[in-house]
Amino acid sequence: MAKAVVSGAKVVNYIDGSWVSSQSEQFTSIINPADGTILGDVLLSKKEDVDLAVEAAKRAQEQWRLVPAPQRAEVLYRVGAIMKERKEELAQILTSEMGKVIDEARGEVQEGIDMAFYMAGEGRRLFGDTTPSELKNKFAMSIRAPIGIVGIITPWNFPIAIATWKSFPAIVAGNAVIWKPATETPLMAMELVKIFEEAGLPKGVMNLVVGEGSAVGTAMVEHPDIQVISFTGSNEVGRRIAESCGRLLKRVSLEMGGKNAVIVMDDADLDLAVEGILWSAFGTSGQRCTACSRVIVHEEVKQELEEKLLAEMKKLTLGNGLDPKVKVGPVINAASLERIHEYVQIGKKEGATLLAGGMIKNEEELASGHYYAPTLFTNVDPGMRIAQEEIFGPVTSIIPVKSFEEAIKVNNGVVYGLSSSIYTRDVNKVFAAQRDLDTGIVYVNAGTTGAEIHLPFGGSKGTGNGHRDSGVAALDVFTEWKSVYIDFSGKLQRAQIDME
Ligand code: UN1
Repeated sequence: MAKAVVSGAKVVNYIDGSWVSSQSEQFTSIINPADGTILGDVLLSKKEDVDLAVEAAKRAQEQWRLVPAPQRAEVLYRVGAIMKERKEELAQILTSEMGKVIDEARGEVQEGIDMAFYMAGEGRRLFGDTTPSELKNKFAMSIRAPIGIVGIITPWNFPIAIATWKSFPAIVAGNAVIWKPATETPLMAMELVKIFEEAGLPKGVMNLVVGEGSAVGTAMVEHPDIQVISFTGSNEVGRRIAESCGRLLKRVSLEMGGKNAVIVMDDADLDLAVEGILWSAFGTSGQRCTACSRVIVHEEVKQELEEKLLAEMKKLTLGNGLDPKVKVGPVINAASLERIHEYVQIGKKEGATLLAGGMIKNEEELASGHYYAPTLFTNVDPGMRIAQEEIFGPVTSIIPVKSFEEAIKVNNGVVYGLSSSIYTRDVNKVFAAQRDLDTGIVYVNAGTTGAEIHLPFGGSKGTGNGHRDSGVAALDVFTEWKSVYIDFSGKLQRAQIDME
């Protein structure tokens, strides 16, 4: 049986280049969701700790913004190299702390490595525009300027990748960062900060403040000197953050989940669709913003798809993700397990047919962890709560439809707009779908997960507020556009007036 790789860790804050505790001196346990073992403790910081971090960040950013971007990028190249060297070790810690299976943990660390090298490349780009001036002997350009201090608030489901999506562009663009990771996954945060330290990031540019959203997150959102907040998490919390940031005229970038669907048309390669559905519905135990929690299927192939899905679901072994045979790990904690189980009861009451799963798994070695059986509902009506609300667990629902048009309508009929997918061999449907699906990410003949870091990540409607993580688009969150006009005519030239 696989064993946890960490014990007795103590995660404190990292402020101004030092690991420091807080006056609060309060800690909470870091628990391995696979078997309930305590991996260590994490500090619960207070508002005062955020204030200290902001003071350090202010001093550091004054210097950091003047370091040429290609030199700032050198730090990210080193971060990427260290992550690459420590990939296996980081993946093992990730699995122990968060629960996802080891293959996926390796993939997540790789996502961070990719982001490091990609954003390091931006150090030699950070492109603005030059453009002719309307006046003689006048030069015009727009450049990206750093904003100052950015606050990043990250979730437990991708404890390292999402942190890299946000912190790397912020840092290469010349900002300083205050980072609050999820209380469930502070070990990965500590490891990433140690890597920044080893890579030679000047003190104060990255500051880690660990603790709860109600204390640390709120203090960050309310702090007048943190000019940007980038948040990934629930819709409910994101909405509150946006309200506060709106009041304070603060820039805020939100990524708040999804109710993603795979559409299976009657001409689809069903075996391929089954693989894509299983991977995106039950990978990470369904705890991805991009997870497939609806399968919209043409009625002609519904029964065949159900049979194939059920046959393959039997092969999904549950257990500790460090064991390479395990395909589905635990969910993050007991509260999450309860919530998932409650949704299954709601589905049954609403009249959906439960085809597989629908239960907490606690026999033998699963007893001390938080496991939920991969669950499949069918005959689900698009309006049911299980077809509308984000469950964030290994539960997916089959919704039968009669046509392509109906499939698109059902896909778009939810409050979220993160990811969608269609399986079809018809090129006309492919192009119509990529136009009409209203999500920020669209896949054709692949499941709803698997975003790559050099493309924008985020979504429409209740998923976000118009910003994107990763890709060049992330730079728009962490930079201010500055338009610069240089008049070398030696005389007053009035724009829009002295045009001759
Ligand atoms: C998330 O669930 O918030 O596309 C991020 C994917 C991953 C990222 C998911 N690359 O599923």
